[in-house]
Amino acid sequence: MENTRKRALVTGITGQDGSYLAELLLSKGYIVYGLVRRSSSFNTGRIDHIYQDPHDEDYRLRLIYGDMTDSNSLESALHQAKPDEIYNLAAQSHVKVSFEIPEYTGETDALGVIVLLEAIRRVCPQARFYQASTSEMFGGREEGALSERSPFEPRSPYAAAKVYAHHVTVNYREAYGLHASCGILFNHESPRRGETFVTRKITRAVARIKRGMQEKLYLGNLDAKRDWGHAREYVEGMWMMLQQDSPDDYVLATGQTQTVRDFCEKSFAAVDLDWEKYVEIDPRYFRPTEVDYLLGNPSKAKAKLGWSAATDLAGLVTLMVQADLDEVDGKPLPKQEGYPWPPLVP
Ligand code: NAP
Ligand code: F7E
Repeated sequence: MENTRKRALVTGITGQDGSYLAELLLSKGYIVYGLVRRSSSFNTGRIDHIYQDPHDEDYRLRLIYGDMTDSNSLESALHQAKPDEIYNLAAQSHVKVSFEIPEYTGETDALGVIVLLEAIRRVCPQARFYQASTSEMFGGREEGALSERSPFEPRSPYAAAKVYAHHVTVNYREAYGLHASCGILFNHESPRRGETFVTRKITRAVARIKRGMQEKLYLGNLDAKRDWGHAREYVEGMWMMLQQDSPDDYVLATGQTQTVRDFCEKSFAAVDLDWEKYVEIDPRYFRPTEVDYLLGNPSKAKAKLGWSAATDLAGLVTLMVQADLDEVDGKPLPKQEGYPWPPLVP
C-alpha cells in the first residue's frame, strides 16, 4: 500500500493553511511529510488532532525538523519524503512584522524558496511544486478586481519577498521545466487563523468582551479593504492546481471586498454588541505603508480548476465568532469544524 500512495511534502504544516491541507491530503490517501521548525514550546497545536503514533498501522503523517533558512534541512527533507507533490506554505507571513524583521522575512520568504527550488531540481525534478504567492504582491493602491495579469507593486518587505519567490518559481518552470505553480491567494481566514491577524484578533476579542474577560479592542487602520474567504476552501484550490497537466498561476479569491470596519461591525453584531463602544484606535497598529484595497478576480480558477469560494464574509464572521465563543467557554474546537469535507481515512 505504501508504494501506491501519493506522497506530499508540506512546508508550513503547523500554520493555518498547512493544517487544513494536511487534513485534505490525508483524507485523499496521501502520505504527508510536514516540515516543522524547532521551537522551545509546542508549535503543533493545529495538527495535534491528526497526529499519528509512528507505530500505527496507518502511519501517514510524518514530521521532519527543518527550516526554510537551513538549506541542508530542505534537501534532506526531499530525500526523506521522496514527494510527488511539494506545497511551500512556510513563511514569516505577518505583513506588519515584516517591517520589524525584514532580513529574516527575506531569508525565509524569498531566498528560502530559491534554495528549495534548487534542491528540487537536484533531488526530485519530477515533483510538482506549489508556491504560496499572495495578493499583497499587488500593493492595493488602485481599485478594481485583480487577476493573474495585474502588475505587482509590493508595499512591504513581506510582499517584496513574495514577489521574488513568485518570479523565481515562474522562472524555474520556464527554465527547467519544473511543474511549478503559484497560487495568488487573497486573504483567507478561519478559526485557526493566527491571533494577531485582524479577523481573528477581532473575533477573539468579541468573544472575550461578551464573556466579560476583556474591555477594549485596540486596532489600527479600519478603512483597509480586503477580499476575505475561508482557508479550508483555499487549500482545496492549491491541491487542484497540482492536479493539472500543466503548471500555471491562479488567483483564488471571493470576488467581494469589505473594510476592516465592516468585519468589526458584523462580528460585534453577531453577539448583539455595538462595536463603537469597544473599539479604539492605536496608531501602533498602523503600517509604514498600507495596502488600501484588495479585490480578486477568481474567474481563471473557476474556468480552469472548477474552483470557487463558497463562504462569504457573513458566513466567515458567524463561524469565527462562534469558534472563539466556544474556546473561551472551554469547548474544544471540532476537528472538522462542520464543513463539507470528506472524513479522514480510515
Ligand atoms: P501561518 O499560519 O503564519 O503559517 C506559516 C507557517 O510557516 C507556520 O507553519 C510556520 O511555523 C512556518 N514557518 C515560518 N517561518 C519558517 C521557517 N523559517 N522555516 C520553516 N517554517 C517556517 O500562515 P498561513 O496563513 O497558513 O499562510 C500559508 C502561506 O500562504 C504563507 O506562505 C503565507 O505567506 C501565504 N499566504 C497566506 C494568505 C492568508 O490569507 N492566510 C494569503 C496569501 C498567501 P510555526 O508554526 O513554527 O510558526
Ligand atoms: O491585516 C488592518 C491592516 O494582518 C489586514 C497575511 O495572511 O493576508 C494577510 O495579510 C488589514 C490591514 O492581514 C489591525 O492594516 C487594522 O490593512 O489581518 P492582516 P494582511 O496584512 O492583509 C495576506 C493576503 C497575506 O499574504 C499575509 O500573509 O487590517 N488592521 N488593525 C490590522 N491588522 C492587524 N494585523 N492588526 C490590527 O490591529
